[in-house]
Amino acid sequence: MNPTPKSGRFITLEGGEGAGKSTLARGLADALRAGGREAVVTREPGGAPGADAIRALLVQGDAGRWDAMEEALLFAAARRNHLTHTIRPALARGAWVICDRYYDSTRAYQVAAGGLAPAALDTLNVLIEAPAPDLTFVLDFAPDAGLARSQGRHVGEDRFEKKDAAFHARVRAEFLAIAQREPQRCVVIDASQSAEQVLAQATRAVAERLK
Ligand code: Z5A
Repeated sequence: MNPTPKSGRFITLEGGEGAGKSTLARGLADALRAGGREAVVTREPGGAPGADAIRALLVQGDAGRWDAMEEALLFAAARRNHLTHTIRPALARGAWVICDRYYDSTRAYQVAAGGLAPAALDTLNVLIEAPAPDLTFVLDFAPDAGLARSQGRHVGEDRFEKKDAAFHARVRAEFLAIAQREPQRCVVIDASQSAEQVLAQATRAVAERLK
């Protein structure tokens, strides 16, 4: 994967729905700002005007609206737009970017759970020149507990929530497998802890791994 072209740092947050990614993103950004850093919090799909328009196509409607390849192509188009308009400019000016979901989500949802060939995602990542994150937090949490936490928070944006339990179990297993394959990049956090404990663990890892 391409190294991150930047002077800032690129941190991604991954995990199932309701695992606490947005909560951790806000907490990490506050901690970085308190230390005098510029922190940019963003998310996928979305994070730039074109990507936000694509987000609506992906998270709304019937679960079977798109197959895994169609989804991967839409996520890749949104990701390229997000990289061009938000992530790369922020990294280039030295900001620390905290991104709620990135290409590991495509690996978990479209490849592992959706059946897309791994090589198809590898090719898309090369085509869009997706930089590797400097650090990725995998928030591990039981899917049913995550769904309960986020209940009612995604009115009209519940397309992935409609997938069955086996799908969400495959997603969880793949996030853990990614972390096992890439221990130098990934840190797994038990997301059943309190939000304060999750933030403390993440803040320690940032201090230890990203100077
Ligand atoms: N998707 C994909 O398939 N392929 C891709 O490449 C990408 C995405 C990029 C987008 O959903 C969907 O797109 C996603 C995968 C797919 N679908 N699913 N499932 P999204 O990112 O917009 O939604 P989400 O990930 O499901 O976000 P979420 O529900 O907002 O979850 P979260 O950000 O991880 O959780 P949160 O908002 O921080 O917390 C949820 C609630 O729990 C909230 O009330 C918090 O106050 C509370 N909370 C948070 N942490 C804690 C702790 N530690 N204890 C107790 N309560 C907590």
